[in-house]
Amino acid sequence: MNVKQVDEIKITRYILKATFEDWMDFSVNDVVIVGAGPSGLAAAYYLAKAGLKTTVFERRLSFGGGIGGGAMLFHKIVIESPADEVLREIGVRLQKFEDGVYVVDSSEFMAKLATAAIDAGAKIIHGVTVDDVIFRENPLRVTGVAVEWTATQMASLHVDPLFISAKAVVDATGHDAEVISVASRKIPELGIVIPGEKSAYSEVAEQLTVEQSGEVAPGLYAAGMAVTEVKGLPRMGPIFGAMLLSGKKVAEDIIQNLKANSATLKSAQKE
Ligand code: 48H
Repeated sequence: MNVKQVDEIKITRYILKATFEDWMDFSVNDVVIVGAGPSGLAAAYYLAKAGLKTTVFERRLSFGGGIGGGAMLFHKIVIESPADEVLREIGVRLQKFEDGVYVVDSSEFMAKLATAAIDAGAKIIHGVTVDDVIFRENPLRVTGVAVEWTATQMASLHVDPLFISAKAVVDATGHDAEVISVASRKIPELGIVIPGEKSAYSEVAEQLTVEQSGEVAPGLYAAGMAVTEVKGLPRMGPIFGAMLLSGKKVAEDIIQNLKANSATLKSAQKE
């Protein structure tokens, strides 16, 4: 076998060219999702599948957020109906326990969910932290995010961020709801008050989290555990159905809202 010979400078140039083409392209998006955990990846899958230009920024160099840690590092996670339908759709094998309750392998769950989102057309960028939002007044709206290398942040270097625009921004950062938290602090006009997550009450937490997933301020959406933080809901422990259904619900809300906005824009342009 003859391995193709590529010189070092060509390697560098191929990487730089392809990277900068991508960054130019995803500086403007339909949707930016912050966090590649279960809710962010599920939202990315359904948004990209619907044809929306979707970019996910993930702080770490891996996918899956809390999926990989399972429960106390055990490699199994509980999923309940109807979230099993999402897993069947993306080919994750389920071990059936009782009616409507299943257990899955965490590694298979995170790999296949990320693959589904990427295959549907979502772009996932690792090693990038979102540390702020962009907004506009009249009408007041979140219109994008500020991004910084995670490594820069870890080194506590004073470096200004780059800005990325989006018609919708999804906070899927988990328990800390980092994006909504910064928006509530820096843009008080948005009127976001964060009561904080409550202790565990699994039976009710899942339903409430899914129901209350969605837009928290114009252009800014909450998915997954960010919803429990922002809406003051109880946590549910290592059961992940609500994370998938929350991501799906946010995707459906965004698809509907963006359609309604573009219809309003078209009729305003006609007048
Ligand atoms: C870029 C960021 C930033 C940032 C964070 O924690 P996650 O898995 O979040 P969810 O909500 O999709 O899933 C929650 C689930 O894992 C969980 O913790 C459950 C169900 N707990 C129940 C309980 O009772 O405890 O993923 C969030 C992702 C992570 O990968 C972070 O690295 C990433 O977001 N992230 N990425 N910029 N500012 N903040």
